[in-house]
Amino acid sequence: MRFDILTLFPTMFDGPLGESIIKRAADDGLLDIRRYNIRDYATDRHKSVDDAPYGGGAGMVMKVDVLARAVGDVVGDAVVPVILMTPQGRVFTQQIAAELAQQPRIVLVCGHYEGIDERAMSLFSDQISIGDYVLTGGELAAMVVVDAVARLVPGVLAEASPQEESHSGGLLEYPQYTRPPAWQGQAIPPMLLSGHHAEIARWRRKQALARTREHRPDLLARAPLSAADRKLLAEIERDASTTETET
Ligand code: 6GU
Repeated sequence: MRFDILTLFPTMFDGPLGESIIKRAADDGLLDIRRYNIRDYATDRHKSVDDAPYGGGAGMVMKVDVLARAVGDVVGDAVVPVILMTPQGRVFTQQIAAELAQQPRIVLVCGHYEGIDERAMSLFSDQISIGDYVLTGGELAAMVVVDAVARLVPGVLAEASPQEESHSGGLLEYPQYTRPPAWQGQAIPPMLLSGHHAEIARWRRKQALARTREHRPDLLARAPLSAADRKLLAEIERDASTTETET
């Protein structure tokens, strides 16, 4: 999969793209991640990429002519999603990551300063935010999108089961344990040592449901639940009310 990243700060991406899983996948040719400096598309002798807002006010606004040249040069006449990273965008989710991972190529444009000239919006097919808080620029958000999408590309993860994890079945993940068997008086849940694989799977599903109910009831309300899940949830409700009665 190819990622084209347009940014004023290409070296910000060195860290996340230069380590671990993403680096290995790029070295193996599974990912082709290219960076372009938007400043290279400025034409005046000061290489200006931003200017003061019409109407006055604080901050600077990214120039539409520079952005249009940059996007035009990178995209050409290819049909490819061109996504603006902006706090005004739709909020990024695992579902959006999965949809983008179906594409052979995406283009991410990192906004900066107070914003970008509204006339540039027609350059983009989509706008994405990574959450309800404000960053100094779109770069960190673009790194989040690249990482979340790249790990869904077949072959990028070694033991690929990106389905059985947080936010894929729509539930939070069940708790994990490894050695040592006892640590600061805390044992491993005996079920995990039982060797009964079907019972372990049921226990884990119940844990995932209980955790999601506790921490993310909003996710639980939207999750696709089987009849078996509903029975487990009824058990969880019963366990919870028993505990309340005891205390
Ligand atoms: Cl994509 N950009 C900026 N500047 N801030 C953000 C964001 C993006 N997503 C969340 N906050």
